[in-house]
Amino acid sequence: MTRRYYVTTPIYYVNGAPHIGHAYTSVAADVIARFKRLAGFDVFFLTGTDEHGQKVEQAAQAAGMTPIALADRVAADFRDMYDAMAISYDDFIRTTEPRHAEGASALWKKLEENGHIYLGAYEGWYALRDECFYQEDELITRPDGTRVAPTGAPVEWVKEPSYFFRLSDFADRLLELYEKHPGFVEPSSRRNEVISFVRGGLRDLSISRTSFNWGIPVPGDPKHVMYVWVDALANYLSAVGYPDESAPRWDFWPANLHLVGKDILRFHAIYWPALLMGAGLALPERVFSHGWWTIEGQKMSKSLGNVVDPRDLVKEFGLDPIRFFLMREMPFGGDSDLSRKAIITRMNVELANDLGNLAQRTLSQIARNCGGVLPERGVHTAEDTALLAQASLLPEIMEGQIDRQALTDALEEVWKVIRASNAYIDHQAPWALKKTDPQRMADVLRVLVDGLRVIATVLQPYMPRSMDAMLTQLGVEAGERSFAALDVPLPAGRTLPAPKGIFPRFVEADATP
Ligand code: ME8
Repeated sequence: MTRRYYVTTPIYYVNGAPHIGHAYTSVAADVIARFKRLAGFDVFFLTGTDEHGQKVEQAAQAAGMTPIALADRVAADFRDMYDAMAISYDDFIRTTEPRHAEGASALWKKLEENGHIYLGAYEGWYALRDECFYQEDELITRPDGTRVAPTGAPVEWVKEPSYFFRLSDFADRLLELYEKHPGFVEPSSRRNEVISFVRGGLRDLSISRTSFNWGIPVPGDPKHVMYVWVDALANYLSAVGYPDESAPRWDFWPANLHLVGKDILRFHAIYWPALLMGAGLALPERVFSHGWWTIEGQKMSKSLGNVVDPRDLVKEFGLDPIRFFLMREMPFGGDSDLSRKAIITRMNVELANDLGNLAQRTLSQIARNCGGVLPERGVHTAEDTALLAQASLLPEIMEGQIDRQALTDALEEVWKVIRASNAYIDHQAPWALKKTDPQRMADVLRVLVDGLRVIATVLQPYMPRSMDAMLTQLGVEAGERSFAALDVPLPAGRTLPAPKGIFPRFVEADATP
């Protein structure tokens, strides 16, 4: 039986252009999706755009466009950014698609049928920027006396008729879920925040609005539109065919992983499982929330004018160095800062020096001293065996890490092998063996190629284009690049293409030598 893996990113609002924060979550999900594919899983990687709600409606008004015209433009821009970042998504869902309206409406009807929805009136605080209701005691008072949401977003007092979801009925079941399945919310520090929020008491959730109409109409009462978060969360179901449980993709439900930023954990770790419980549907296996990027030490914001378009970084530094930087610099789950200096250091130290040089030294010696042909596997010394054993463990060790979203640790694991290979090449000094023991020289170079093959194979999810180039240079054919293929040694005698540096050093244009 094929093993399935369903991973999602948040669906992003279309009120603004894609930026590095969106690219970050999507690259992380892409690394996971690519890794699981190489490990033999049938993967469904979902992303998309969140196109309804008052925030999008207002952004469209400000731009002098209809909401759907704005959504069309921004959704296309997200796809363009995804192409630039090599995001290998399987589906891109837009909440304005009919298939989504059908799924979201079916979820609503199911909740209603099961007695979890009632009509009332909402009176309380709402933060448009977060599209989130806040309780009085969550607000923060600024020095000037104004009150804002805990995220800093302005709040307004809203009073209107509204449907409610009986969220308060689910507190005990949610607490039991976090206790019995601690892996449901990670990292654990965030789980503790979720638990204390639920313990603090859950109020029923207002799930419809009447003061604007850019949304999915409430089934049976079209004066109301669905609260944008109920609409948005339902995307994870509608994309796999809900409510048609015979749809081919329905087998992917429940999702294995919802990857989200810490800003939207409450919606995914509290509201979402409660809605699913209410509808009698299976719960996702895991919600992982990652940390936050600042830019050169500052919060990224339109008003500061420091919003980073990932496409600009790719143009300047190249695709894979940026993907690598994003996954390497921020310990996955923590927060980090994006700066030019940090990008250049990672490129020059880890990519150009550590990995690029290792490949270049190995391949150029094969070109020069072995006629450009892959040598036979020789008799292994203890050092050869130690290095190859360390490399061969990578797929398995990393799979455990990837399953825990320890994406940075998994890279560190590869770098241990890269550093060990560099120590090995220095110690074996194959260039010096050319005259004294050409057989051993060839054996050493072959050990290095075998080690590099594993390194390049497991790094494909992080740096698909450059590892594609590296595997080609190592003589690894297209059908030999999965983890399972590593069990079959490369046949000796293959002619290798002329080696070309894969990770050039980055030198600032104005840098003095
Ligand atoms: O919240 N650092 O959409 P959104 C890291 N539509 N990640 C960042 C980031 C930063 N500085 N800025 C943004 C929404 N992100 C809803 C989601 S899901 C059913 C609906 C990433 O466009 C991070 O993943 O505001 C965050 O959770 C997401 O963008 C918010 O995107």
